[in-house]
Amino acid sequence: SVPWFPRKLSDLDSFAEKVLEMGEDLSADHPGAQDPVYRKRRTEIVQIAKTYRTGQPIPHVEYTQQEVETWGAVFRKLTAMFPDHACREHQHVFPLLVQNCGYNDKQVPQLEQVSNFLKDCTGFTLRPVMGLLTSRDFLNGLAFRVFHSTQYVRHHSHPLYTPEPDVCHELLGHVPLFANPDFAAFSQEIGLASLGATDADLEKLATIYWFTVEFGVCREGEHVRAYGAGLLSSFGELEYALTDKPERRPFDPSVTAVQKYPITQYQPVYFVAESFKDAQEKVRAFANQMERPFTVKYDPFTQSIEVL
Ligand code: H2B
Ligand code: FE
Repeated sequence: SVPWFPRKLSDLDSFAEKVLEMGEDLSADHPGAQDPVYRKRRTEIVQIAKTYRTGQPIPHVEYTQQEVETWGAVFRKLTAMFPDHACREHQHVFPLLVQNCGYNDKQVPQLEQVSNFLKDCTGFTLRPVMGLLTSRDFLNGLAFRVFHSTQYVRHHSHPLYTPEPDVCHELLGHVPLFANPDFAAFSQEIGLASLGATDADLEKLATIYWFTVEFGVCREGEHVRAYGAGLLSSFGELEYALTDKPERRPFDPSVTAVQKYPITQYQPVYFVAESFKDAQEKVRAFANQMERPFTVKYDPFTQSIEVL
């Protein structure tokens, strides 16, 4: 039988409390696990995601001075690296985020403002999320051009490290690319392929997501640059990924989909995309040969999925 999947935008409301871990509990090795003040703050912020429903504006978070300092430290470190390491699409959008969304080292940008900006660029919107969703739920959101974003800040003891997504990773790594039309279409293609996919196919799509949206690099003339958010939000790995230490292979969904990868170390292998359009075509062709007894089509006017 076909796994359940969301057909309309408000179906995503059912993911609100279905988080895997770190929603309200932190794993033992999390830098904030032993800090009751941090844990209380997290619980406060994730209430927004817990009660958020489709169509509502994303509530404003008044970030503390400590949170703003942590964000500021990450912001300064990474923005200094972007000119030599980030792909051109990221570099094109970044100044627009500074102008329109209050991106600077003195404040944490608000998800609502960022979401409205993305909506104007590509129709992508942000939805606050309590923590990690299952791969299926997370990818299903992309079919609607919805990106589930955390809203809390990593622990201040390690400004340049986080074992999980936080608002610095989302805003500096993911958001700039979702403002690019080709990247938006590419991301939605993975999302559409994930709707009702078998568990085996879903795992392949999650692996493709990992090696593109999180750790993708792309060809730019004679250079290789980063477009994956995991790279663009990691000071150390962003440097490493573009050196000759790791292996680089051409992005090819059928190969990329079965590549094993570590999650707590730098990647030994990266896949190089020629362009987002090319990557989208390849993912579409890959999805077409997956076994699924129906096809899906997104209707942007009703923000719903047609099943054919
Ligand atoms: N959930 C959330 N909240 N953010 C993510 O970046 C994320 C997720 N990534 N669930 C997913 C899993 C990713 O690792 C792939 C699709 O498995
Ligand atoms: Fe991410």
